[in-house]
Amino acid sequence: MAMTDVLNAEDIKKAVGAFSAAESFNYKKFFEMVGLKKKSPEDVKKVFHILDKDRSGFIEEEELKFVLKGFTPDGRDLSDTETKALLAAGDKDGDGKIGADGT
Ligand SMILES: [Ca+2]
Repeated sequence: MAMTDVLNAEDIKKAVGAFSAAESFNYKKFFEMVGLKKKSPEDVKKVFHILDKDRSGFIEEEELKFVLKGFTPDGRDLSDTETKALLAAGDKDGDGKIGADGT
């Protein structure tokens, strides 16, 4: 399964390009731009599993740092600040990682 099987390649390119500057990452805008907001829960889960590189069932901090590369190989790495902000937003139960159900 590739990201482009779920999301539009052109949308991914635009979204990753929009946040290519350092410290510019806005996850809400990004997920909106790649079209994830309009996707079914099944499709969102597919994306989750693509980003869960080690198939642990969770997206950990190390995986979040490279989350843009999961969308497209030329995506930049997130800074530690951006990674932590994204983790805090997605980790609702505070276990330090994001589960498939968004906690
Ligand atoms: Ca993982």
